[in-house]
Amino acid sequence: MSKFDLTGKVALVTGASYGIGFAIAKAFAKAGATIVFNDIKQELVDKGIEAYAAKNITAHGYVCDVTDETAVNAMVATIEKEIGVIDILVNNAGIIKRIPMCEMSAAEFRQVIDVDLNAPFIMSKAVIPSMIKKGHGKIINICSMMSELGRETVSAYAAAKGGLKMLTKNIASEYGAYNIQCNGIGPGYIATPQTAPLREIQPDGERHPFDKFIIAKTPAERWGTPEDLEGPAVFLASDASDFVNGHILYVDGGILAYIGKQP
Ligand code: NAP
Ligand code: GCO
Repeated sequence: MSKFDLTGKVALVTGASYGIGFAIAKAFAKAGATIVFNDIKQELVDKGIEAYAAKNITAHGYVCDVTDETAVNAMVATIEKEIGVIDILVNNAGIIKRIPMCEMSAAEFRQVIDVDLNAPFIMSKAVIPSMIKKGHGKIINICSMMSELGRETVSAYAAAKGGLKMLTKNIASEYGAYNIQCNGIGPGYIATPQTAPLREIQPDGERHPFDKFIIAKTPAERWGTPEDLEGPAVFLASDASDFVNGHILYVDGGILAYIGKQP
């Protein structure tokens, strides 16, 4: 069997009704995995199940707020009973608030940290014990360019994604001996609902200034698509990456390597 084959594996991708999570789950299904996902609202879970079905994927959806530890533990126990032990966890669910730091309330800062950093901790803590019993596991944390770089208005998000990079390295360190590999994927700028405000066409018909900025900062001279993340995700979820641990795989079209095109 190919080292990239996920047949027989149960994969839980959080926040995967659409966007990056949906693309990653789709790729896992194509590689043979059983797909499980969650979202906060039943209507989104239902929409997600329909979207997977449209791709001929039978996905199992659960309503769960990943910041709620009691709900997460109950969801994982239900999944283990109804579907099986989770072999692959992708901590994908995330939010961003673009507010200048001195205008951001502590509550808003905490909300971003709660979803983008505390939730991956809660989710990972919930699945690791059964991974240990099973003798293997894969945890993939969806990091960001902001795991390495800052920019105006995203202080909470950068703090969370920077912390998520170090949580990834710590899970790798603490559980590598149990044949659990924990790695990150650091997407560049990807065209999803989360970045739609940064790509809005301006009233004068011009592209958004940030859109033009990202094109100038990306050697590939384009925004990424969720599909650009499929191969890296299957690699990190598969036996092919069994000796890769604590690594953040940046899928950014070269942004982190590039000073940017001269204006
Ligand atoms: P998105 O389009 O905003 O989707 C985020 C998903 O997470 C949605 O399904 C959302 O569900 C879910 N979610 C949010 N809070 C949740 C919670 N408390 N519990 C359960 N689910 C929750 O985002 P995306 O662009 O696909 O990004 C996915 C991940 O990639 C995020 O971690 C993001 O930070 C990261 N990322 C994105 C980019 C990019 O350029 N797009 C680049 C680097 C990293 P609802 O619709 O119900 O809120
Ligand atoms: C932003 C964007 C970025 C992307 C992504 C980049 O406002 O700068 O939302 O943060 O979401 O994280 O890797």
